[in-house]
Amino acid sequence: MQRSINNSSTPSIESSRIAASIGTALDRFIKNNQAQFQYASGELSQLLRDIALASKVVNREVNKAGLIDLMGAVGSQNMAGDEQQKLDVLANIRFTRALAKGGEVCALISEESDSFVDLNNAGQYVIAIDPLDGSSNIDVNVSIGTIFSIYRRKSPAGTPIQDIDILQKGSEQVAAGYVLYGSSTMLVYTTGHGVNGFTYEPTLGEYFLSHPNMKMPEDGKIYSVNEGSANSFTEPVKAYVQFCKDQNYTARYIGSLVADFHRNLMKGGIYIYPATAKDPQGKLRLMYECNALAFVVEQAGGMASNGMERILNVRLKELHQRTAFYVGSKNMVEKAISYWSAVESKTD
Ligand code: FBP
Repeated sequence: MQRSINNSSTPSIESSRIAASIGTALDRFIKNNQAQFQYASGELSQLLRDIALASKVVNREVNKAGLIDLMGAVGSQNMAGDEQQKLDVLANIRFTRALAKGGEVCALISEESDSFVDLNNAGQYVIAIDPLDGSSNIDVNVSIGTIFSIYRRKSPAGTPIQDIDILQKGSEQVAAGYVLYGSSTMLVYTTGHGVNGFTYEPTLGEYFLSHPNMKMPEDGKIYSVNEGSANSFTEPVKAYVQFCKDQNYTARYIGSLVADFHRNLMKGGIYIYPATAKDPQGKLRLMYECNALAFVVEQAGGMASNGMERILNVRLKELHQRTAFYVGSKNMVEKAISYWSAVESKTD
């Protein structure tokens, strides 16, 4: 029962205009919604808090990166051959440390680590994370993000980590989300019961519910694809991009997956990173980039595919597996992938 804090003499505390309500804090929201969750014993709640805490530290460092020599590359490459930026490495350390200390995560898969990191604890969860997405935009002060996928381990807690714990399909995620370090910093996540967005209030050091129950428009007029690679697009992709132009859709491509995804989630739209001559399997990583956003987009009423198959059904064979990625408004993704089935039917 909602406790009323009114009495006849004072204006309604809840609705007082003198002290505008700042909304529901993330901690409170997690607590209030914990019962929704199948394994509601507080571990996932603590894990979400650990992610929120690490993101606040990373946010602080991203905001002052230019002042504390955090711009530029560290001079090493990750196993995907990407030049590691200082902030990539820093964010990876911050999230790994927070999750190790939290004790809820037994194994961590990261874009910045060749193999999974065994955190040697009795944690029930496995996390896959892109600590800093949009690395090419770090030095130019364009929005970047963090992406995370959470799975329940399958082998008994406290026993050695096995492939069955690590190589899980996206449809087995128990929670997923992202942090957007943009004009404001937001944490958006799902535990399979809808999608909620929280905005960071830096003077209070806390996230507050700002976008409850986010829904993606079924249709949109924005398409996001790097047309710089258009010469090596396959026919179905070229045909869909031409369709978008014929419809006078607006082209928007920030080059940070989280930022492009978030805009389209809010306004309706489609983001495509297809297989190209340069990246015949696609560029983006299934485990710590695409599965998380596919879970979020489906929970918000959108769709995610690799052109042939629902992303969440794609079987994972290795940690840094790449995939083509079509994600966004349901009707737009359906239209985009219809060009694939047209090609297929011609070849049958
Ligand atoms: P990382 O920065 O984490 O490697 O992510 C990949 C990414 O930067 C996405 O954020 C972005 O959408 C895409 O690659 C941009 O790729 P490209 O420059 O080839 O269009």
